[in-house]
Amino acid sequence: MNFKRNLLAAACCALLTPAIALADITLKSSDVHPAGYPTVVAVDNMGKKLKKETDGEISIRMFPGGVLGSEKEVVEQVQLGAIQMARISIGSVGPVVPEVNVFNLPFVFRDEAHMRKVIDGEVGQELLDTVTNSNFNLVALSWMDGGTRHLYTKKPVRKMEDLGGMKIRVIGNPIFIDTLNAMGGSGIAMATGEIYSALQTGVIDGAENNPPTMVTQNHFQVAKYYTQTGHLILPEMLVMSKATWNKLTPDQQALVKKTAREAQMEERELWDKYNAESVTKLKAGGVEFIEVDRKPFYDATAPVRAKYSQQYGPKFAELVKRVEAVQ
Ligand code: BDP
Repeated sequence: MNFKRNLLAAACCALLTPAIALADITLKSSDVHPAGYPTVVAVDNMGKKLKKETDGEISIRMFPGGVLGSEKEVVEQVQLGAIQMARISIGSVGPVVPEVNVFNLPFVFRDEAHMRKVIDGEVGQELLDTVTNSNFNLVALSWMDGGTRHLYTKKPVRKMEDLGGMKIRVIGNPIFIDTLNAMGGSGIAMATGEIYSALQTGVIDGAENNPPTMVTQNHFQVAKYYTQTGHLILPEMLVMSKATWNKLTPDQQALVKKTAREAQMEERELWDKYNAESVTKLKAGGVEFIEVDRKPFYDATAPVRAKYSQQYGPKFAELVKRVEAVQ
């Protein structure tokens, strides 16, 4: 009886195991944002589509809330193939693939509509391809919307001079440090998860981000002044490990790209709603929104745009011009 059963099991598995082992791929995907955040929801939904359309051969297992590490750590893990997918700010991609830094320049986008036009268009596709074709073991699948970043501080910044000497947390990218320094503050790089306690203990005087992040990371409980500088509009990327990508069949790769692009469009809808709700929550939470003249901030950061356009060479400078020319 036992023997018979074992024989049957062996026969069945000899037939089935290779197919199953080759076919089933679970993509571990990281996001620093919590469940329910637009980027997390869009990638989760992408996973559901992939699972359905591949009869379970490909699925996504989402790890939200930064549980797999900071963005810097996660990019490295994706490069190594230990994490298969991640949604990360373009600010965190810049130190790895310098060409994408064109999107990390202060005030390079006039507004969010401009940014969306650029990421949906030729330049957006070109930068995805640049990442994919680079030697950094990443495949860039699509873009996500990360809104507009403004300054939030413990003491009010009503004009640029008020920023004088304030320590402001930025994503770890030299462009952002230069940007905050150019505006009169002092840029300090640290991981997203460290900001709250750094604000609380006074290690920093403020940070800069979009309304949803200010809400979900609870920063608004410690920094009550939100100065509408709009100095950065950072799109975000959904990236996959090249090792994982190479394991997929051409059909699977095409499906991953298609569903990633759909996630890009879905996230945008979710974003607009979530962003508006976040603004309401911030106001209800006692945050003062301070409107400022953006011109001094724009002018003060001109040397930063010039510096990197020169440092990264003519091709980069040309890209900056192409971005600015998109209407
Ligand atoms: C948020 C981005 C996220 C960054 C975070 C930050 O969506 O990818 O990690 O800012 O500044 O807006 O750390």
